[in-house]
Amino acid sequence: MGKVLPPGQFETETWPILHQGDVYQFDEESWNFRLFGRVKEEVTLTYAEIMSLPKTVSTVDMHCVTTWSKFDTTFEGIALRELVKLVDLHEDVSHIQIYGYYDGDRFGYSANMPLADLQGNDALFVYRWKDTNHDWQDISQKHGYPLRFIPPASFYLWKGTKWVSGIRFMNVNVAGFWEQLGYSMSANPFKEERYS
Ligand SMILES: Nc1nc2c(c(=O)[nH]1)N[C@H]1C(S)=C(S)[C@@H](COP(=O)(O)O)O[C@H]1N2
Ligand SMILES: [Mo]
Repeated sequence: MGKVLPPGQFETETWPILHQGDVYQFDEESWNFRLFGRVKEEVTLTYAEIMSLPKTVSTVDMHCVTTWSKFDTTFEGIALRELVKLVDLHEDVSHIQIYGYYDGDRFGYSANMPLADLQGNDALFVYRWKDTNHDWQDISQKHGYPLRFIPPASFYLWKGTKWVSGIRFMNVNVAGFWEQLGYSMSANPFKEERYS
C-alpha cells in the first residue's frame, strides 16, 4: 500500500466531513438499494438483504480533492463485485453511477466510474471502520450511515457516495453530481485530475 502523497495533497490523521445538502436520517422501512440500468432484471435489496452478503475488510487511503489525504483507514463492508454478482448485466456495460441521498432525494447525488476499476477489495460499500487512533466503530451519520461507498485510492473521494441508494449500470460514461459541475470524470489523484 505504501504512503505516497499524491501531488498537491497534505496528510491528515483526522477524517474530515464534507458533503452538500442534509445529513440523511436512516429509516430501515423505506430504505432499499436498487441495481438498475443495463441489467436483464432489476434487483432491489432491503437493508437486511444487503447486510447478509459476504463481507470484506480492507485498508484504503482516501484522497479528497480539497487537498487532504488520510492514509490507512480499515473498513468493513460489502465489495461492489458482490453486488454485481446479483444481476445479469448486458454485455455492453462499461461504467456505473453510484447514487446516494441529497436533500431527501435518494438519487440526488451520483458519481461515475468505470466498472473495470471496481473489482477489488478496495471498492467497498462500508458500514464500519477503524484506524490507529480509533477502535472499530459504525460509519457515523455524517460519514454516510448506514452505508457509504469508499472508492479505490486511484479516485478522489467525491467518488465515494454517502447514504448510498443504488447502482446504475451504463454503456456510456455519464457525468455524476460533481462531474457535471466541471470536476474530472476519471479523477485520479496521482495524475492530479481534479477538473475536466
Ligand atoms: N450523498 C453524498 N455523498 C457524498 C457527498 C455528498 O455531497 N452527498 N460529497 C462527496 C464528497 S465531495 C466528498 S469529499 C466525500 C467526503 O466524505 P467524508 O465526509 O466521509 O470525508 O463524500 C462524497 N460523498
Ligand atoms: Mo469533496
